[in-house]
Amino acid sequence: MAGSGNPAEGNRPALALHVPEPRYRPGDTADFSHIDIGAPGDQPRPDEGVHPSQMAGLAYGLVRVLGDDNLAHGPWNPRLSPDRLRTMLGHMALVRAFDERMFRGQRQGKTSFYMKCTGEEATSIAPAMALASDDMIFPSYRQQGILIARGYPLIEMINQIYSNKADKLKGRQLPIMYSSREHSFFSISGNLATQCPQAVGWAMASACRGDSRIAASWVGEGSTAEGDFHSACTFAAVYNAPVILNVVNNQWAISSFSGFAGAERTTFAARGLGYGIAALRVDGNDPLACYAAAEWAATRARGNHGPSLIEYFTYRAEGHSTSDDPSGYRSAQERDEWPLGDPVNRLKNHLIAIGEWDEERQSAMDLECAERVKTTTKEAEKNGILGHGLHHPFHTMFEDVYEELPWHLEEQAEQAIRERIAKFGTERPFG
Ligand SMILES: Cc1ncc(C[n+]2csc(CCOP(=O)(O)OP(=O)(O)O)c2C)c(N)n1
Repeated sequence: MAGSGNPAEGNRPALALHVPEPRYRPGDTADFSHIDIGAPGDQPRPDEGVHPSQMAGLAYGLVRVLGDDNLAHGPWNPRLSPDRLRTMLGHMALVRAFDERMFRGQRQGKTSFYMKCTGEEATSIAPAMALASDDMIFPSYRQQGILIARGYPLIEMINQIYSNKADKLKGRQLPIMYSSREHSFFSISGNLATQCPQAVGWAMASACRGDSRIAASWVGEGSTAEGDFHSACTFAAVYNAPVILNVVNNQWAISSFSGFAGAERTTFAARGLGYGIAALRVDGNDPLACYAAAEWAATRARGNHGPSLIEYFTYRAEGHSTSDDPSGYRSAQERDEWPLGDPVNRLKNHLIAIGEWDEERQSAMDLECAERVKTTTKEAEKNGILGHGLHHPFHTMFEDVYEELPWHLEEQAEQAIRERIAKFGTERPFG
């Protein structure tokens, strides 16, 4: 008999929904012993041309290289030279110093907004080093490590953060939403996940042209719930696009934990399997594993074997942004209890363990990074900081959209400037 819609009817159980709830809230004792992190070196490394259907173990497991003994283990060891490892450590130390100073700058009122990537440095720096420097990057907002690894000038980053008169983006983007054509770094968009189909489209165009450059996008685990991510997966699989779809699973999407994007049911890497996309789940705090995974996926894409989806399993150690206070929604202990440690320390300890580094050199490197960021910040401040009026002239906000400015916008531009002069006696009253 068909049901009438009455929940109490018959002896059938009432239907119920599950609403995810994070394990720990403020004040709770965090314990991550339920997370199976496997053993470093225990995941097989298949040939780059492997069929995605053979990758279930890699999509549900965790590729790890660095062990508790600080040595590299297993077939995913990328066997980088000590010089390369020191370069990687240098990039990571610089990003950390940069984040510290920019965060403080926001608190001092020099910019309106900043986002740190503390604890996630390996997920952008290691893959950036594994890719070719002209492979096209479609980042999210937490991949400043890629620009640093590609040698983008720090001063340009700070000018953009301050929206000052030297800001190459003319104050038209939110601070930290960088863009650099010369560094093959696509403009960051605040609209989550738009970069995924863009990366796939760019990769398809690269293949159509018979080019050899591949594309890579980065997105947070929360953003994988957006339709754009799934459209990207469909197109990538259907056309065998030479693209790497990176998912940084840092457990939190502002105050929503990863369960709301589906983490209680499956891994983010495993989603790739349903689309027929090669899938790897990687220890995101292990720089060697991150490098090896990206290198594997790049080789796969370059050999026309198809797209890959990489989940970097990591933890967002600090707030979502300067506008966020995580003590309101998660246990302050989580950071310390995170079972995969800190990526900078792990790489440093590895270099020390193989006799290629020591604490003195590390301290000197940290100091040098802090000094470099400080000096560059002072240099950038000469071009202006938030609220000091040293921004691009108002008229520029009307430019670069139309080849010829339509009359009504010209009128608006003139009116804006007239009103400003009437108020302050000059268009640029502060400098
Ligand atoms: C389409 C869209 N929806 C919502 C937002 C607001 N928003 C900005 S960041 C964010 C959280 C994203 O979390 P995640 O994708 O996990 O990345 P994470 O910040 O953790 O790196 C949200 C909901 C947005 N910018 N765009």
